[in-house]
Amino acid sequence: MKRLLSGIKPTGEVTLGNYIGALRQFVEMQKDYESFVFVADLHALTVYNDPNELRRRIRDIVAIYLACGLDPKYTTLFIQSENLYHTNLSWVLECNSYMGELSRMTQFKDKSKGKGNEAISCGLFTYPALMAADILLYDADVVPVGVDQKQHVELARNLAERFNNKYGTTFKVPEPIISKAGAKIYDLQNPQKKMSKTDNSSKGCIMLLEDIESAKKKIMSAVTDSENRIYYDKENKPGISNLLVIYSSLKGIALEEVEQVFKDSNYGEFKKSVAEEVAQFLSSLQNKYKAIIESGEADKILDESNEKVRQIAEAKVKDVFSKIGVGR
Ligand code: ATP
Ligand code: LTN
Repeated sequence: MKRLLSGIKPTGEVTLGNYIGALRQFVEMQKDYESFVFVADLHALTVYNDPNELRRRIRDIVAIYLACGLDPKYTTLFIQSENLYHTNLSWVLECNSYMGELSRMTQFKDKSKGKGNEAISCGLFTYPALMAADILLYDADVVPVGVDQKQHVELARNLAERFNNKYGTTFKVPEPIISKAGAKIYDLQNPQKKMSKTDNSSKGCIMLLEDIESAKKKIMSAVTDSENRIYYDKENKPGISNLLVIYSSLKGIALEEVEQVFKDSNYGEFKKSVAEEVAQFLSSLQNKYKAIIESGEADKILDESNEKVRQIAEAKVKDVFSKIGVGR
């Protein structure tokens, strides 16, 4: 069986964009792959986090994974920092990546824009090497991600091929999987911009654990256009197109079908239906989340996974260390 691997980092609260762009795919694909899904907590360190907040968010993501339908029968769930081999391999990959290629990462350019060199952490720069380590440690065949992460998975492919050429076949070369619909959910107030965890406080971002009424209000006040006709046109109608994608993803029906359903509706009616759909989705998810937190089941699941992921990663790092010639 082929392997799937992906993760979410615990910076900010998990958003509807994370669900539609990434998490939903993990759940849909888990039965067809041997799945590994983790909390990328070391990735959160590229920016400062309050330690207690960070700890809470890590637990929240595990509970959200389970509430969204990741099933330990199919998916090995773990926390990145609990498997120390990630950082071992990351160092080796850093030493095999170039300043040039890391400087070309769009996310690095975006997140460092306007900041002086003394304000950008080196981790923000080298983080794609850690992400490559996450993927290559487990010989992942596929990596489902939102479109903003495609470039990082491509870097992981390049690093795997470079290493294999230098030292002999060691790593599987992974494929990014980008869902066709919903690869990028946009900010409700600024539909040119990605809905981002980093702007959690904004009216443009819906969080999975947010108050239902507040989420509905955000949909109702989403920025649209003045045409008052509902159809998908990403260039000229980014706001309406974004709402169409959200509705179609949550409802599990094709965009064309959604266009048909709302062809005679006005924006007010359409937004109300989207708000209802989002509310239903959030309330069912939040009920499951609460039950999971109360049951304490997450710790047991994580403890059970840890031995498995450690063994896989240890074998890979030992192979790498032996090939590059470190140790005895
Ligand atoms: P930030 O917004 O701070 O950059 P992030 O949410 O992109 O963080 P992660 O938590 O690591 O960072 O993302 C987890 C997954 O969710 C990734 O695969 C990412 O591509 C996807 N994702 C994040 N935001 C969106 C979005 N608005 N639309 C679609 N997919 C998204
Ligand atoms: N870098 C990703 C999160 C992430 C990831 C990974 C995704 C860390 N390691 C490995 C897929 C595979 C992000 O910021 N969205």
